[in-house]
Amino acid sequence: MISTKHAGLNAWVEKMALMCQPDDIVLIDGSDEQRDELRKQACSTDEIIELDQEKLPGCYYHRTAVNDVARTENLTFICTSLKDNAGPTNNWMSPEEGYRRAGEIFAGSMKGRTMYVIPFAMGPVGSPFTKYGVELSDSIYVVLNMLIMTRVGDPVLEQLDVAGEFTKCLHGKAERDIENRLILHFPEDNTIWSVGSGYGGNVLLGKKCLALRIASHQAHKERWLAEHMLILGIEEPNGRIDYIAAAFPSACGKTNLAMLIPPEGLKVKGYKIWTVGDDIAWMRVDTDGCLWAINPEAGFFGVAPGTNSRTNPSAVETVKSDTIFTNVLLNPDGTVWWEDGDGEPAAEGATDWQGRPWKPGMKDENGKAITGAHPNSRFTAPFVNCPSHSYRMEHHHGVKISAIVFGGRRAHLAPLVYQSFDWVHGVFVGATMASERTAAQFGKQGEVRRDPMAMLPFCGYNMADYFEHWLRMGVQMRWQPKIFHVNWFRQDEEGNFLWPGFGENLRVLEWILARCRNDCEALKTAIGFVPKPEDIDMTGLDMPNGAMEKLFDIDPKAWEEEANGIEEFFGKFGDRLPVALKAELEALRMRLHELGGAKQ
Ligand code: OXD
Ligand code: MN
Repeated sequence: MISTKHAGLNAWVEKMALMCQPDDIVLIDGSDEQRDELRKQACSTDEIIELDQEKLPGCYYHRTAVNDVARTENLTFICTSLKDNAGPTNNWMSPEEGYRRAGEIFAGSMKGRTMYVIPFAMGPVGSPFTKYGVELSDSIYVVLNMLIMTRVGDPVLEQLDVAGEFTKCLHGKAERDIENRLILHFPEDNTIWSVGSGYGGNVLLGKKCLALRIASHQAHKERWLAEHMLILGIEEPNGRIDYIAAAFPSACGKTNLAMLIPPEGLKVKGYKIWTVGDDIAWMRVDTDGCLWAINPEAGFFGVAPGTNSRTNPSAVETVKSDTIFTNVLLNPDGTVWWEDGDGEPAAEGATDWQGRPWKPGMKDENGKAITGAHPNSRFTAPFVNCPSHSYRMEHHHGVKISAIVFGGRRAHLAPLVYQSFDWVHGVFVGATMASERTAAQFGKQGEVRRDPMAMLPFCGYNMADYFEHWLRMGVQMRWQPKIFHVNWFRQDEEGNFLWPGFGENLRVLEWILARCRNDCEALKTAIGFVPKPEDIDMTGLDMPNGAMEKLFDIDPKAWEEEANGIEEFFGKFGDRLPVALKAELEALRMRLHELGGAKQ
């Protein structure tokens, strides 16, 4: 048993241990010595593999089970007493059933194993933004990841003192069997139970489970926002820094945008980009009436494939030390590789994410390329490794947000960028976001789904109430950030991307900030304000003839269809949907009728 000064914590650990029956219980103190010991132990059982410590100091490799490589949304539940409080977009189970069903899987599942007790903070310890959790887990991989992703150990216990509030997080690998896997959230009890998985998004309970699902429920009650957003700062040579929070569905390049490098053509302007967060933003209205944000995490859990020196040089730097690589290709010399990464994989002797011998060019029986790394393979890396990491990360009051950006992956509909008319219209723009399904989610890839504020899989309560909460937050602010929508993924008729993306996205962010400062006018369209062509700085960027026109084309017919799709989606929420959003839909239809695709 453990004996911290927090009697409630001790008693809960004891109760969970009685159910799971571990051989041992070990309290994680956050020290390097304990971490090093755990690394050694995990290497001795092959739970992790030590990589070449000269080339990749402090780096390790891990493979998950083959059927356990992404978040399993179909096995993720919100367990509230009333089904309606989980809403139509969440899977629901009653708390009684949740505890019973997961309890049966947990029962005795840690026999022969150690239960680690991981006290952690989401946010700087002591900040008014910060929430605390304790994760119990039978996986050293989880402990090592939590040590990177969150602030762990003694300072957290000090802060909790004798009776501090914390989220009770229980994780067990059990048999890592998909038939016996459940990711359960009990917002009314501030509790998370995850069993039967070893994949990060399902088991690093501080991340999606606490910092989004449980936190969004708390934020609703306590009047703040827990969002699936990156935060980045843009500093001008005069020292002014503006911060942007941006929501994109999983695997739409949030990490790349958060670590953006200014493109050649804009280098003379002398911008410096500061990365505050790449996945989660917690935002509160301060006494100045502005919206302030922190990133509650302390590390990156990024998608490896596609990360290279061109797409994200900062991420390439970030993962050079103290990083855990999961499900990438393992080279025989103790280095790693992934598709669309830097360099070449070993010609001989490499093993793929499933541990099978692998060579470049291998095909399966249907002639389809076998990838060395899983498309959702990951790196877990400390935030401070990132060359552009913001020193304000540890500031207890966070950073002031000037603009909120929503984005989706729309091949044809949405223009490169547009601005909402006001806060309420901005909430409508966020609430109606849609994107294509990606490898980070279990299910059919490529399918378009509506993903309001990129929170569909992460909102821990009824989304209709979440929309109402966003509307109410606008009223609470004296200075509302301006709200925008971007689409980096628009294609031409042949399916080629029209916009180069990556560092070039700064050109769009420049316009966004100019609008926030009232530095330029814009054109009014049926869907929002779009830039005057001369207001996007294209210095040094050659675009094919007509590409910019296509990027800003607004097809009224397609938007009318979109309005029908939105109406259908809104229909799910019945009377609980805020009337202001219904009114916005009607206003959109009216404007489409009056203005069509015109720009005024
Ligand atoms: C993530 C996700 O891992 O959104 O960040 O799936
Ligand atoms: Mn995410």
